[in-house]
Amino acid sequence: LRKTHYSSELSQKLNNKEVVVGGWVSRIRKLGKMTFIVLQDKFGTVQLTAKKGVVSDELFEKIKNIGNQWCLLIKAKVTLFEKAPQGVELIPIEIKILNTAIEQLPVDMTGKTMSDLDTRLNHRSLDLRHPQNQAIFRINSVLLNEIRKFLVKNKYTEIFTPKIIASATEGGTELFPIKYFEKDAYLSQSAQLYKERLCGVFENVFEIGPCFRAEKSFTNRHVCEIYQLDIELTFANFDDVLTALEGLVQHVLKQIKKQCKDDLILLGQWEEFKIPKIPFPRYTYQELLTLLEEKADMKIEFGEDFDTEASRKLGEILPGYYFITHWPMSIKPFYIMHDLDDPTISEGFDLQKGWLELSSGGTRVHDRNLLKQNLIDKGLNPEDFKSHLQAFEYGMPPHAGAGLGIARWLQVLTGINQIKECIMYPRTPDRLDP
Ligand code: ATP
Ligand code: AMO
Repeated sequence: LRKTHYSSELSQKLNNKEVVVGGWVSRIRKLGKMTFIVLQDKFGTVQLTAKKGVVSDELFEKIKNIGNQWCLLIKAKVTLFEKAPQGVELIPIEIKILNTAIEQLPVDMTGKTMSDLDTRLNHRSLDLRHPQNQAIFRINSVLLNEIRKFLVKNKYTEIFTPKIIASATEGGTELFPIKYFEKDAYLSQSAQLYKERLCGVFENVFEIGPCFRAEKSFTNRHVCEIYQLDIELTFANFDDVLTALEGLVQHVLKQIKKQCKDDLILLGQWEEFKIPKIPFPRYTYQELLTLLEEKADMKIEFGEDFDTEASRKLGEILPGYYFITHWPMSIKPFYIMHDLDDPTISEGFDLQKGWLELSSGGTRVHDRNLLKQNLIDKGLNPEDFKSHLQAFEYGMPPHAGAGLGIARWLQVLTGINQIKECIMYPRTPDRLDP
């Protein structure tokens, strides 16, 4: 037997035709003379109905012994069934049992309830088959594909940057040290320094790649291994990167609305799924300090980041997508350019969705001497950045860019509060396996 159709490809047009479907048993109901199997594959489910007398006795006995999550290949006849999503169900002709499953499944797979998260993550390969998780990661797949389509169409070149590196990229977050033969090395925290070097070669570039952050954070938005979308625009300024990001966000949201209706309904996100208008609102950091003080009686000193409480408040006041611009230079990394009129203010920004930071970026320093001075001002040793500084000696163009956390965006799109649920196998300080 060879699989001929996905569940989503079945329709009334195939009435009376023979097909071969493959997947896992997500539900089985045995009622004396009838057995119903709901078979799940990557695009949904289809019901198989075996009625004694209609299917052979031998097949009926075989079906009766099948259990949940068994992997099956089934040759069947398509028949009309108005109640099913595709308007059809299947009458089995031949069943090949490819593999069985243990009887007592460790997580609830009925689709009705969710087991507790730790149990689910301990049995992630099974848990990921849960209908809700299937929906989350189908949306993730469209998200990644549409990001690529948008950027390629806009003439960005996809790059890969090394993930084993010799020195730190981002100040602030900790590095995971590793052994590289006899040398000390680290896992990369972000593509930052390499994407800047490469945009001086290939002009606009992007990467979707892993970043490793040794942060002992136990929040619902921090993990230790993330996939980040990095973009870097050449011959570009601050406004160009904001425009690129909001255009990308709008494109992707439109496509998800178009392609993922059933999944958004399953996740309870369809009703409120809105396409934001562009341009997104832009607020300076200073404006938001004033707003928090006036509307929430919250006093934040210039130079402090918004803590979780302040972010939550901001999200109540500004629930949509918006930019926070002109952060204090003191809390931005060395590669961010300062405002030409006021050196205490940066040309760095964050893209927020309500309370959650999705992306940060800014205009970069492209002058070698200024970059070197910034390193010194941040207490870093220019010697450690020798090869990076070298790239700025051969006509580095002005550039600007951003990094966006894929799982955080998926959280927003799926309405999932916990980032770990938006990563197939999340890495946190207390979870390295599975
Ligand atoms: P975000 O700003 O959303 O955390 P980020 O990882 O890019 O994204 P960080 O510089 O790591 O930014 O952290 C910024 C803020 O995140 C901090 O000001 C702090 O409020 C919050 N934060 C980080 N770790 C924790 C934690 N363990 N518990 C609560 N809040 C945290
Ligand atoms: P930053 O460190 O702000 O910027 O990271 C960019 C985005 O990545 C996501 N992110 C995380 N998501 C989950 N867990 C984490 N521990 C975590 N850390 C970061 C967030 C965040 O907004 N080089 C710059 C980007 C640039 O300037 O181009 C950078 O990495 O969504």
